[in-house]
Amino acid sequence: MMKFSKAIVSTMIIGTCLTACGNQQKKQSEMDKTPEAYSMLNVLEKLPQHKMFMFGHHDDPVYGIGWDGDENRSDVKSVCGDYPAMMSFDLGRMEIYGDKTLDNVSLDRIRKEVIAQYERGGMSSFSWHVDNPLTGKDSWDVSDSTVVKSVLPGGVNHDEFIGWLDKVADYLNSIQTSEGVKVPVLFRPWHEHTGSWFWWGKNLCSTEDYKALWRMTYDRLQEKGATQLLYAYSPGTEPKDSTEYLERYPGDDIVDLIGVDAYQFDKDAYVKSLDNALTIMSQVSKAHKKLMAVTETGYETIPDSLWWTQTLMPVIEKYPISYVLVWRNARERENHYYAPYPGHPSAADFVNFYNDPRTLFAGDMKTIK
Ligand code: BMA
Repeated sequence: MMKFSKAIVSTMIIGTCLTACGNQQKKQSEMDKTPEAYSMLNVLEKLPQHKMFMFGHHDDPVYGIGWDGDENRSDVKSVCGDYPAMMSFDLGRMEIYGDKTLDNVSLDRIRKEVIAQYERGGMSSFSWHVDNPLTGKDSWDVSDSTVVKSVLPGGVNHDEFIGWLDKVADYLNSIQTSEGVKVPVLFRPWHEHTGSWFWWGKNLCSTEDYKALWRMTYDRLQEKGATQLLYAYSPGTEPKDSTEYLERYPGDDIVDLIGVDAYQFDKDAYVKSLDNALTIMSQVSKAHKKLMAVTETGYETIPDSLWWTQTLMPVIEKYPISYVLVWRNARERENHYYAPYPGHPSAADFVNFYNDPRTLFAGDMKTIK
């Protein structure tokens, strides 16, 4: 019954895609994105029009609770029978190690999973917890407030940083299907910048420098031919209104999707802040014609057996989001997980969330593409 109604809407989406193909042709001639990136944008745009959104999970198919590196495995799939429709991965420290990320996941494996996800009709996104190029420490090293300046043109770390951007571009460009099509993905750099816990955060750089960092990132990746990318802007829940939300917004021409990263610690505070962020984003989304999503969320260890249908759903169902994504199920850190696994107290409620016709998992996407 649930799946049946999802299939009907999928057909409607295919119908509307046909109209949008004309626009794709026009934009394609401007060469700012590949046709595959436009198709991805198109699907992301249609989902909320049909009151549907994708469920997403970070590092979903590469490790989980009690396992690491197994093939064809996912805690989400083990619980509900399907992979998330959106998977996210992180590029952090690939610029240093070259072959793996800060969470010790092989880049070859991620490439394989992103291709598999694309082929099964799903989507992938990338964040980048990039090391601090001035101090050599991690993203969370906020001991110096000249780091952003140092990577901009004229800065002491500019050349080295351009090299890092090139590594990101080369890697993303290497994610191709067997026919040589670059897999379109959503890139979400410089996230949670309205807080001050990353070296690119609010108190660590000026508005002008933050925007310049975005522009330089976009321009370099475009120059390197990474035109298969869509871009997401994702502040935290700090902005109180749309003016604050847009304070460091880098520009309509380089952003495709606006998001929010919001985590639960206290239920009332979470519901209030997520609701508030989504209200602001709905206004911004309309005014700037941008897609919107809950780019990161979750309740660590999910100590509430009805969290999916009684806390998360009642907030997000009110807004036209394209996806909601929960953070990773760490295998190397105790009690750092955000999706259920078999036997978890919220697993039954997650299955109800999965069965809701509005939530999309990978299997629901095949008919949409
Ligand atoms: C954070 C935590 C860290 C992790 C980082 C990048 O929120 O999960 O353990 O290294 O994200 O994935």
